[in-house]
Amino acid sequence: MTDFLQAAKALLGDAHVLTTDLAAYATDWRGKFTGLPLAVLRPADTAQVTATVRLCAAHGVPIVPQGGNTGMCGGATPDGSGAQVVLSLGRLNRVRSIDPLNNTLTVEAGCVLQTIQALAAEHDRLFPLSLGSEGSCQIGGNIATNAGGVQVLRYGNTRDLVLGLEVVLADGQVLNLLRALRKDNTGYDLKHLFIGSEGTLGLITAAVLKLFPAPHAQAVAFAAFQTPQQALQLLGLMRGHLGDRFTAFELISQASVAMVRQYFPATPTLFEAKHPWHVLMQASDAAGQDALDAAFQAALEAALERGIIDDVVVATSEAQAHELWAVRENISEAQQHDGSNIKHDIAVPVSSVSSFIDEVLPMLHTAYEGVRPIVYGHLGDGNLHFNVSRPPGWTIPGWQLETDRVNKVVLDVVARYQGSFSAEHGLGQLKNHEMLLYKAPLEVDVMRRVKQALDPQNLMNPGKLLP
Ligand code: FAD
Ligand code: 2HG
Ligand code: ZN
Repeated sequence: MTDFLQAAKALLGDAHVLTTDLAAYATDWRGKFTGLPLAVLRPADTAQVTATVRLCAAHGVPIVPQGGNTGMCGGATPDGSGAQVVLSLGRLNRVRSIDPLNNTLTVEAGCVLQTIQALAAEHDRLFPLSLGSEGSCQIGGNIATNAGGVQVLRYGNTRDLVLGLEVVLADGQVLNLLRALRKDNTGYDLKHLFIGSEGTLGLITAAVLKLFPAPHAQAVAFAAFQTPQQALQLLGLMRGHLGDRFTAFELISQASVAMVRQYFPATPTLFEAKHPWHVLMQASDAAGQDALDAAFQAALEAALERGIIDDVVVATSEAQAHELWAVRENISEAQQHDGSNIKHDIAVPVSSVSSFIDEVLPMLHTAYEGVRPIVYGHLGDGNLHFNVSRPPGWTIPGWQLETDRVNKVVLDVVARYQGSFSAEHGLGQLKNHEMLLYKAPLEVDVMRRVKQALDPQNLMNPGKLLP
């Protein structure tokens, strides 16, 4: 491999072929997977990515693309063979163009999501993708995972926000699909193959993103109630009052709030009484604040009158809105502090969320006395983070050994509801084997054929996504 590394250094410069101090690239953020990279390669632009991929292909070196390394499924972590390189996209961070009239922004893959949001705002536009990791994740990683987040209800997943892509294929050719068109029916829409492909079909180097009118008014509230069924009633009611202005509807169980409060003691107490369930809701509008407040208030009053919610806190300032959102955004990190739990990122039809929860929770409590389900997520999309924390007395490693059994309890019910065993985080190396249990063999076979056609040497993120 000395020849390979020498050639890589000649191509990228010594400073951008890292072979020591690789810990930050070798482990995922949850600390669940640790690999042994041969090296970390940091190309600066599409031309260097092309040359790097050609070099890897010539030496048979597998490539693990890595963006912000915030993924949930170990997709950006190499294996332990010492033969794979991590190809870090962080230096491809230029804004290529912005076209406010066309409502598009063309950026390179390594741009951090928060930077893109801020740039859109500078032009009085919104780029609506919004995740707890937005300060670190990169748009290339968002596209490669087809990330969801907290505004899917109104704006869709990342897939719905991408108009064009530039992709370096496994043989080093650049597939230029960087079109800024809202209509284009000229054959198979190839960009969709790469969106959500988790680096297994090619390297995303740039994208044309859709922008929207910037919202100038915003309303945020945290409501408390008794049953998941009431959450569904509330969702219908809020949408009826607010229509497209309703942008986020996040379910949060009492146990999730308690865990956030335990590890973030500055979290405010929102209600005097304890309520088993909460939702965090947001509405936004490009028009005036008064009209939005009136509609939001009327909807909440109707919900209180009908007994759908027990109590509600409405944010009266931007600072308070941030404070309410922090309760939601800190759940992931609180679980990390508590010790890795068994995660599920599932989807069922929105109308089935309540019966799904009512069915699975008792099954878990019967299987494991004292188990601590941390249930929360994007209820407006039928997507729950149905995470299962260990009962008192269990060690973290001991609890991890129960993963298959806990998965079976939760995911068999998901399958019965014709749901998804990974709604927004992808598969990586954490959930790829579930494909064999929960996907039709023909669907897996067609995916293998696509992979074989685009990456015959199996050098693009091998061992990820496909089992
Ligand atoms: P990485 O983790 O670096 O990579 C993810 C996958 O994409 C890997 O398979 C990698 O090989 C591939 N990849 C990365 N860049 C490229 C590229 N340029 N070309 C080809 N392949 C590439 N996810 C959600 O969907 N919704 C959420 O609400 C959400 N909230 C989160 C909150 C927190 C606090 C954290 C830590 C994570 C959260 N995530 C969420 C998960 C994660 O942030 C997303 O999956 C994100 O899209 C990953 O982006 P990244 O740049 O970090 O990608
Ligand atoms: C979220 O919605 C993320 O907060 C992370 O998708 C979910 O930590 C998790 O399980
Ligand atoms: Zn999520």
